[in-house]
Amino acid sequence: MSFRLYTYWRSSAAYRVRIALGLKGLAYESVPRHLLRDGGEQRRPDYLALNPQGFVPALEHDGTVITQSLAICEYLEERFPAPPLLPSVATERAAVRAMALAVACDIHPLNNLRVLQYLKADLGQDDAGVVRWAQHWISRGFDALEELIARHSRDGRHCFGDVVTLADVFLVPQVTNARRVQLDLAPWPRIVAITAHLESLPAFMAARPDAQPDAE
Ligand SMILES: N[C@@H](CCC(=O)N[C@@H](CS)C(=O)NCC(=O)O)C(=O)O
Repeated sequence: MSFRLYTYWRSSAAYRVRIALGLKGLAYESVPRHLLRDGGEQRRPDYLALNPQGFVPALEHDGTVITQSLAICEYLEERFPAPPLLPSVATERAAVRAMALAVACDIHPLNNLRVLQYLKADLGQDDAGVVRWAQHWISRGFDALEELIARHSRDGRHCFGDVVTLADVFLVPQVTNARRVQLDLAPWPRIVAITAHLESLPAFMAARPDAQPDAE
């Protein structure tokens, strides 16, 4: 059994998959794709053959390529169910997915590299305008997540209940992105407390951007 992860150290979507692989105890080979060098290695034909969307991550498992971080995490969950990253009750699974999707569908896409590049290069925004955009959309998403956590966290250390779920796997990389745009996290104390706990866990530590082989 072999896993190859097409990744970039600063990619928060790849960070999610690195965390999930670590939590499942699955070893993998990192295959970095530099998102900025030479116009972006994710846009080269050899990579587009793997992922026509031109995004990292992509996970190759025994010759099969899977794209989209949530699809990859759900695949890992189905194939390697222990330890579970989704609850056993359907309504609870839906709540965890809703939190993961709040990050994956509603926060992160607005702050993706190609969106920020378009704001700057095509719409004429300066660096300050681009940062304001990113901070704004992360803030609106964190407002909602903070409330969802208030409803679903049992111990103040996890987004849902009292064990690590996909909601946690998706939260931490988004917080890293928030720090990159110097967003003050004080308005979201639950998110801050949960992130502090999760970042102390080995699988989260090993997946950190600065722990990656391609980190600059
Ligand atoms: N929905 C995708 C998003 C993937 C994504 O946005 N990846 C970013 C890095 S975090 C990327 O490859 N960006 C390259 C680009 O914008 O050209 C997923 O969850 O896998």
